[in-house]
Amino acid sequence: MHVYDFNSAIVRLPGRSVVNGLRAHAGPAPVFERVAAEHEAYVEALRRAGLRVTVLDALEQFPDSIFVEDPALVFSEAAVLLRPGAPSRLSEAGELAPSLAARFPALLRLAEGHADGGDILVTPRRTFIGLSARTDASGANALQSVLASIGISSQVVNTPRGTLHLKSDCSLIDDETILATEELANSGLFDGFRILKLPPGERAAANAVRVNDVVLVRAGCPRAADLLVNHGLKIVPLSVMEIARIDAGLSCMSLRWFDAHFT
Ligand code: CIR
Repeated sequence: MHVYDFNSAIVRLPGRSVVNGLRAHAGPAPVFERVAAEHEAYVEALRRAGLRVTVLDALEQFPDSIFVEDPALVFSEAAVLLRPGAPSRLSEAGELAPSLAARFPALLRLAEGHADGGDILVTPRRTFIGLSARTDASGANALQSVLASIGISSQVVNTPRGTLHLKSDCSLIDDETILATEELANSGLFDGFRILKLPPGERAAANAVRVNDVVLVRAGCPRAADLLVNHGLKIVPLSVMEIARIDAGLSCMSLRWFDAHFT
């Protein structure tokens, strides 16, 4: 069993309000229909990888709610409701609660501070919690306690400055391998792992998703594709041009887990 063996996922449809999603820099807003098409292709890729995907209804009042990875963290044994650091996203966790309560043996909650799922990288060795503009020390410490209560060891680290989330810059590829931007690769954070280092021109490909025997990777990044294929992996390139306009990537559009009671 690997931490990237999944049979279940939750996603949420984008609402028309997704065009008003948060973004750090000015630029063209995404087009709703194109976001919807990217989302649909992503859901199809998860299904082809063998996951049963629950598709939740859009929430117009939360423009960023398509990015379900940020308000929760899921493991086979429990789901954890987080406290996203952007004020407009804080209540997204409560919106997910009923769906998670219905599917997980336990529903735990972050008691204080803020933490976004995008800052949490789960590996077989330990779980990294990145401090960022969204995840603060109080949230990271509270999350460490929650994780310890279900037997998961964690380490609080720094997300590179100017990066939205830790996982904007890195992804777990297999038990020993991390795909990372040059900056993170050289930081020493992943000493002991094998690192697939992205060239500077393709740092946007760092947010990939290992799902069973495939890796979902941003389309249009040939060097990243080569790194993964040369590592012996099957890749599924997916366009994220529209959601990238609101600072998002592939991992943020789903919560993925292995449900031992899958029927
Ligand atoms: C936000 O700024 O919160 C959204 N516009 C993008 C969230 C992307 N989430 C992620 O990478 N985990």
